Amino acid sequence: MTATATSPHVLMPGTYPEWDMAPMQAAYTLHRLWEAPDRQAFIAAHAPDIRAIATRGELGANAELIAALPKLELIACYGVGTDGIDLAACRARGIRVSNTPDVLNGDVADLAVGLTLALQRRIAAGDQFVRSGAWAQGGMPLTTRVFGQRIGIAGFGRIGGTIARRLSGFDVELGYFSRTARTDSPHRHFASLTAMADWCDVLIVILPGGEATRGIVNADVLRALGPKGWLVNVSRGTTVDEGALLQALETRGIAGAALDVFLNEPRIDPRFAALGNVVLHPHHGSGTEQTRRAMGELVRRNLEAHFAGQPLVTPVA
Ligand code: 8YV
Repeated sequence: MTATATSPHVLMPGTYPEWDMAPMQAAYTLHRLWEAPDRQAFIAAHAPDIRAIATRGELGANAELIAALPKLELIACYGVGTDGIDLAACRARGIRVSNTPDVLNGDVADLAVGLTLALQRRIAAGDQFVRSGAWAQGGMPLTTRVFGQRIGIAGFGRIGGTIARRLSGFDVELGYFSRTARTDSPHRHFASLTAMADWCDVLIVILPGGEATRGIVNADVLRALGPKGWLVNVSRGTTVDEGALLQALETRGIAGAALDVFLNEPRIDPRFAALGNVVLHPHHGSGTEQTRRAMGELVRRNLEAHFAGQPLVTPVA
């Protein structure tokens, strides 16, 4: 099957894996924005035809892009986080939005646990220690015990709950920060992030991005976490006041951080790379082949449902 003159026109701000591009190309007339030398001219030229945007979490669709597309009906997001999409602009024009929830919960939770272990047990440093031959000169410096600690999870939605389930096997004491206490959770609830940071040894952040959580992990929270406290962020770079975090890491105001997300990805602040008390990861929480295949399939099912005049499979409220 190949796209025909009547296939719906879909704008893609960035590419998907080739196993998604082939079926997308067969079903739609695709407009590849990332290949356009002049973005604005490209959008202006195709705007009258474009009925959907197939974007990615980190690329989103801002108010300017939405305003430039008068025929836009749907924004399908490859990713669960829709903070990069101007949802108010979509609501105002009745544009539908879909995302890819649930299929990535397990992977993001696995990475949160893996980063916690990598950070406290210094797994990457251990690898370097062996490769460099430093081992022959003596043993590796001692690390920090993971089990038996207090771990606070900021954000207790579907991924936060999965992280808690994973960590239940680690003999840790768990707490969570969320607006309302969950009746279905045995773990300790905190309505204040600072209070939880004061209580826990490791603070794992899995809050949604967006204005409501911008800089919520601020200097006060980091101070409460303290010199023996660790931060793990698998949410969005925006949830952390990055200036305050860099300062806390450089001055040992906190013990260390494992970060999958940053401001200005992928060109992150170079101060991070100079630090010895961090584990850095390239925004790859959902980055397994199995999950990315499931995400791509969900994007395509939403596009298909929309153009068939059916309810979306995973609509964003
Ligand atoms: C992806 C994500 O990194 O789901 C999200 O919100 O951030 C991710 O799964 C991204 O959307 C893949 O391009």
